[in-house]
Amino acid sequence: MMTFEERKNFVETKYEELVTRKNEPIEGNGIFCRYKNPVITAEMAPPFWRYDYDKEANPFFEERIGVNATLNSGAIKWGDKYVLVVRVEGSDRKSFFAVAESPNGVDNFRFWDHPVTMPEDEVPGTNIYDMRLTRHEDGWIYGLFCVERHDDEQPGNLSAATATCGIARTKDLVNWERLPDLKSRSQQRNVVLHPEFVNGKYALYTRPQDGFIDAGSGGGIGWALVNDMTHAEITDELIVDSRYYHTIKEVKNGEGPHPIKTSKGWLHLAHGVRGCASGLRYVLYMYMTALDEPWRPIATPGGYFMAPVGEEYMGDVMNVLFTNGWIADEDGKVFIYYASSDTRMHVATSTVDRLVDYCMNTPVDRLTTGESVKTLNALIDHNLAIINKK
Ligand code: M1P
Repeated sequence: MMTFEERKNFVETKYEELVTRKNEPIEGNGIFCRYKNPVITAEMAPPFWRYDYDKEANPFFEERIGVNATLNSGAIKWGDKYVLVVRVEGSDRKSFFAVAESPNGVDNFRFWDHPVTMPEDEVPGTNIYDMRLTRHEDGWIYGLFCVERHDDEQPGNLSAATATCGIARTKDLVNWERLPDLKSRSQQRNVVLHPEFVNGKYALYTRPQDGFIDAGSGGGIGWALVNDMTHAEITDELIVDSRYYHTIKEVKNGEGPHPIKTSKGWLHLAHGVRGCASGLRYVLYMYMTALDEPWRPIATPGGYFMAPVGEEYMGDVMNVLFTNGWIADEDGKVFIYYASSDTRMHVATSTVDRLVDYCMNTPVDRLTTGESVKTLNALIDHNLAIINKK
C-alpha cells in the first residue's frame, strides 16, 4: 500500500492529467459535433475537497468526502471564460452547486475553490439542483433551480417529496441573494427565466406537474408572466410546447437553458421523456418561438436532436440526456452543455445558423407511421430526381 506522500502524489497527478487533457470534436450529422471526452466528471472535483491534507489526521491519505456525479449544469459566458454552475452530487446523495470555468469551453474546466453557499428560503430545502442561469436585462444574473423537500402531508411515506422552483440572484456567481420560492398552484421543476421583459413583466418557462415525478395533467412546457421576481407568483399559465402520444415527449418534457435570441426567432433546447421496457428515456429536442411573442411556436422539428450514444447510456440513471446550459458566442458558435445518465457533463458545438436551419427544415412529427413514411418518400423522390439528373 502507498504511503501518505505517495498517495497524495498519485491523487494529484491523476487529477491534473484529467483536468488538462485536450478535447477533440467528432464530426457527426452536420448539425452539431460531440466531443471525445466528457468535460466534467466526479473525478475532476479538486482533491482538496475530498481529502484531508493533514498528515496526522489522515495518515493513509484516505478520501473523506466522496463526489458521486457532476451533472445538469447551468452555463454562462464570464468575461472570456466559459463557466458552468455544476450540479455536484456527493456520495451522500445531496446535490450542491459549484462553479467551474474553462478558457475555451471544451476542456480544461477547473472548479473554483469553494462550492456555492446558497442561502435558504423560509422553509429550508433538503436538496437543490439543476440551475438555469439567466443574465436578465434588469442587470441581475438569476439562478432558478429545483428545491426538493419531504412532503409532510404524507407522513408515512419516506419517499414522498415536493418540487418547487427556488430563485436566487447574483452579480458575481459567488454571493447569492435568495429570493422567495416561486408560488404556483402545482409543483414545478425545470422553470427558466426568459432574458428579456415581455410586456413589461418577467417571463417564465414552467413545467407544471401533478407530483414530484409525474407531469400528469401538466400538459407540457408552460409560459407565465410575473410582476416581480422578489415575490414571484404564477397566476395564469399557458402551455407553449405540448406533449403528444407516441412521441419523444409523451411522458414529460422540460425547458433546458433560456432560449437564444436569433434574427429568425428564439431558439429553444429542451428535454423529452418517454417510457420503455427499461424505464424512462430522456432525449434532447429543439423548437423555435416568435421573436415578438416568445410563447408562440414557429418551428417544431420532429424527433430528437440528441439521444444517448455509447457511454452516455450508462450511469446512475441510465438512458438519460439532460441539458440546462448553453452559451452562444458573439461569432455565432454555440456550446451545448449536456449531462449523460445523471453522471457526467459533456459538450457539443454548433452554430446559431446551423441550429436555426435544423429547426426550420427538419420535418415535423405528423404523429403516425403512415405520415412518417410519406415524409420519408418525399425526401427520397426529391433526392432521386437530383441524383438521376446527373
Ligand atoms: O433522472 C433524469 C432527470 O429527472 C428529472 O427531470 P424531469 O423533471 O424532467 O423528470 C430531474 O430530476 C433531473 O435532474 C434528472 O436529470
